[in-house]
Amino acid sequence: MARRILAARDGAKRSSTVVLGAALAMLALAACTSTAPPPPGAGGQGGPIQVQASDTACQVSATEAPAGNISFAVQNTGTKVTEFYVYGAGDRIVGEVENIGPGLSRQLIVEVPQGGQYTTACKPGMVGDGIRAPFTVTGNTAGSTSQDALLASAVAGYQRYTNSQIEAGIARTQEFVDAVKAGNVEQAKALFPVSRTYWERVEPVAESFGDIDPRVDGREDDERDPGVAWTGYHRLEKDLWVTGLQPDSAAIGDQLMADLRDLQTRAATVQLTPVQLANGAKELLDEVATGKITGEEDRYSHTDLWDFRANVDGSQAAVAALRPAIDQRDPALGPTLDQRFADVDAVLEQYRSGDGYVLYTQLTEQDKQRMTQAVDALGEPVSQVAGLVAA
Ligand SMILES: [Cu+2]
Repeated sequence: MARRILAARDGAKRSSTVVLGAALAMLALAACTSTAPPPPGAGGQGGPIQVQASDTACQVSATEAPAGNISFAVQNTGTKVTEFYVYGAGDRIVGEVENIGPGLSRQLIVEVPQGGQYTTACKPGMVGDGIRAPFTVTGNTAGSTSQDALLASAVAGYQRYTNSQIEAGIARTQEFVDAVKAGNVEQAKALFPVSRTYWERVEPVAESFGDIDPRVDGREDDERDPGVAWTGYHRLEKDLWVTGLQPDSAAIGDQLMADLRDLQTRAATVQLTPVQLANGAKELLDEVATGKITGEEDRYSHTDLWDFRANVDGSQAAVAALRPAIDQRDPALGPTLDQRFADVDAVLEQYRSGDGYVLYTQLTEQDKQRMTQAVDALGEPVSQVAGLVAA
């Protein structure tokens, strides 16, 4: 996930409204009634929209698609790891695919029931605003959850899960912040990894708001606009493990609580799609691969395995919510997912210590390889779920 902290700049500036609506609607109508092949990206028949992502360019083979499931085939033709985003109004993330290595390709399916102006972005090096372009979605669809009871209950169940995680996270993080404010360093250190697990379980939902994630989970060396302070869990982590509590640590704690409550309010109103659940399940495993197994995330406390466990929990919850729909569409995939999740659980169990985990600094290269193999083996069947529920 690109790490860039914007000043309170409204993403709306990016979303210029291209008044192509009427002409495009006419085109879409013509497309529906003619024998012409369906437009690209529409439900698999016209084939995915091709994205050539290099270090300096982001070529998207179509600038519009009809509402519904839209698929992108993203090829990294550059020399840096990259990622691809589809943004809605206010830079809300409609879909993203991360961690695409040079020469590799990944598919992204997004469900966009509502026509309008969107933005595509490639982010070479996974930093910055990305190379952006307007993307128009024409027409409207009812949305898969209104047409499929299994998908509707999957989304409703997963949203209950995320809301309950966010609520529990607020309560545990308040305990953590209270310990920080009381200057109780040992208690705050003990609460730090546990209080973060709720956030890490629902990170795809939290990230989709674009501005909350950098404030809550940003790293010290993230790009920031002038005047934007480093806040959130990791700022307090450094205060506790490296610099000692600072005069503004209490205020940073209060800001963290305010941001989590903001997340709670927004998450309660967001309408997720089944494809977002599936993409989120894969994103969480990408997070493990790029942030936890590398020790990149919890650099001062080295409590990365708590986050690792939480990311896998969140991935498992999204897959479990979709399981009835998965079983209906591909009865063979469910048991494979169960086995691969069990394999990851078994690997992680070996690193338990007390009611937590060993520190990242105690892991050998062999340990990290074992973890990478198990997470990659799980990532493969999980990456099939989006295509399955989109069909
Ligand atoms: Cu994180």
